Amino acid sequence: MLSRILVANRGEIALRIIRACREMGIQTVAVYSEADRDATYLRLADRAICIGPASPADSYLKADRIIAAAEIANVDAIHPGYGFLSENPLFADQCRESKMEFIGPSAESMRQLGDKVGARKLAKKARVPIVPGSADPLEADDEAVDLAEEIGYPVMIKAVAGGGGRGMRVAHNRATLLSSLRSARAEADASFKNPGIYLEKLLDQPRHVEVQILADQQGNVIHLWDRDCTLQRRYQKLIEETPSPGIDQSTREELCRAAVRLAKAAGYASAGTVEFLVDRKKNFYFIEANARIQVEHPVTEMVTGIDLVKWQIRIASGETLDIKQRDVVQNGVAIECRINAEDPANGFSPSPGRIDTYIPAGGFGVRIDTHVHPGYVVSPRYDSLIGKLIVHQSSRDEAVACMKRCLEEFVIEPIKTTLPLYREIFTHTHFLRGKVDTGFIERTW
Ligand code: MV4
Repeated sequence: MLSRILVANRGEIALRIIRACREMGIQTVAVYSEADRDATYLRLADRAICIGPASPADSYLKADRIIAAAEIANVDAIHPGYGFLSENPLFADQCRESKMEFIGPSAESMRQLGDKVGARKLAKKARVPIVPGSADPLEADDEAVDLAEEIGYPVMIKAVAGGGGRGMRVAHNRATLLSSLRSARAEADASFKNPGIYLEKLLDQPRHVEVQILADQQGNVIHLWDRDCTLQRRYQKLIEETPSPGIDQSTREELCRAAVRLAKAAGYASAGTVEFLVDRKKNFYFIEANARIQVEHPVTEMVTGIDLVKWQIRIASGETLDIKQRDVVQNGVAIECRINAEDPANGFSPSPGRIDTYIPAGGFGVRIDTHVHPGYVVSPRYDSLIGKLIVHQSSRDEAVACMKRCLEEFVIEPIKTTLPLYREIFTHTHFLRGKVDTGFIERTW
C-alpha cells in the first residue's frame, strides 16, 4: 500500500484528496503557490511545500518543481486531482521514471484518449456509437467541405487536442465552414500547441450524459452509472445530477455498457469518465473520455456509496477492484451546484476577494466540498470554483426541495457567487421537470 502521497493540486480537490488519505492512514504532502500560502487546508496535510509564485505556469503546472518536492518529501505517489497536470501523459511518465506512482491511468491510455480522433477510432472499434464525422484529422479545406456535404450541415469543428468544449466552432454552410476552419486551427494551435481539428455533425439540442468508470490494473472494469451535466454555460458545467432525468433505464444501461467497452478497449486503469451526447430520439453518441477524477464525482459517490478517490488510490497501489457490477446500485438522487466566485448578473465576471460572511447550508443528505471559510481570500489567479453543494435524497423531487432549502440557507458575502443564479434555476419549471438542453442557460439568462 502507498504510505505517502503528494497532492499536486489546490483548493477543494486538494482538500478532498487529503481527507481520503487521512482516513486511509496515508501521509500527505501538499504543495502550494505563494498565492495559496495562507490556505487553511494546508494545515491538514502532514507537510506543505511551496512550489513557486502565483502563476500556475510557474507552480501547479510546473512538473519539475512538483517532482522535486515529491523527491524531497520522499513520497511514493502523486495525485494530480483535476485540471493542471492531471491529463498530461508526459507528467505521468515523469512521475513513474522518478519511481513514484502517478494516481491515474497509464500514460498510454491518456495519450490514446487525449487525442479526440484517436478516441473516436477506439470507440468505433469497441462498437460504441460516435457522432457522424471525421475518421482522421482534417487535412485540406476541400476535404472538410466534402465531408460536411456528406454528413450534412450544420457541422461542428472541434480540436483534436481539445475537450471540454474549448476551440469549438459551428458552421452552417460552406462559406462559414471555410472561414471557421482557419480560425479554429489557429485557436487550437494557440490553446493546445496542436493545430489538429476534426468535424462532427452538430447534434440538435442534445443532453450531456457521462458515465463514471472504475478499472483496476488486473483488467476488471465496472461503471458507476451516469451523471447528467446538461446545464452548462460556455462549456462550464453548473449543475450535475444522477441519475440523468433525461434518459430511460434501458438507455442508461446501454450507455453504461458502452462506456465499459470503451474503457476495456483503452486498457484503462483508474477512475475515468466517458462522455456522451443524447439526442431527443434517445440515440447516444460518444464524444470524449476524461482520464481524471472529475469535479462532479461526488454525486456518483452519494448515490452509489463508493468513495472514488479512495479507489483511485487503491488501484494505483495495485489492489484488485472487489466491487461487482451487480452490487453497484443507484440509491436515490444526488444533485450538485458548483459555487463559483462569479457575478451571474454581470456576465459571470470573476469576483475574487475576501469572504467576510460564510454560513454554509447543512442538514440531512447535504455535503459541501469546499476549502473556503470566513476570512478566506479568493485569489483572482485561479479557477473561480470555490465549493460544491451536493444534496442526496430518495427522489428527485426531494433532492430539488432539499437543494432549494440549502440555497436559502447558504450565505457567502460580500463576494459575488453563482448562488443567486441557482435560487432562480431551482424555481424554473423546465429545470424542475428535467426538461433542459444545451442552450437552456444562455437562452434563459
Ligand atoms: C457537441 C454538441 C453538438 N454536436 N458536439 C460541449 C462540451 C463538449 N464536451 C462537447 N460539447 C458539445 N458537443 C456535437 N457534435 C454540443 C455540445 C455542447 C453541449 C452539449 C451538452 C450539454 C451542453 C452543451 C453546451 C454547449 C455545447
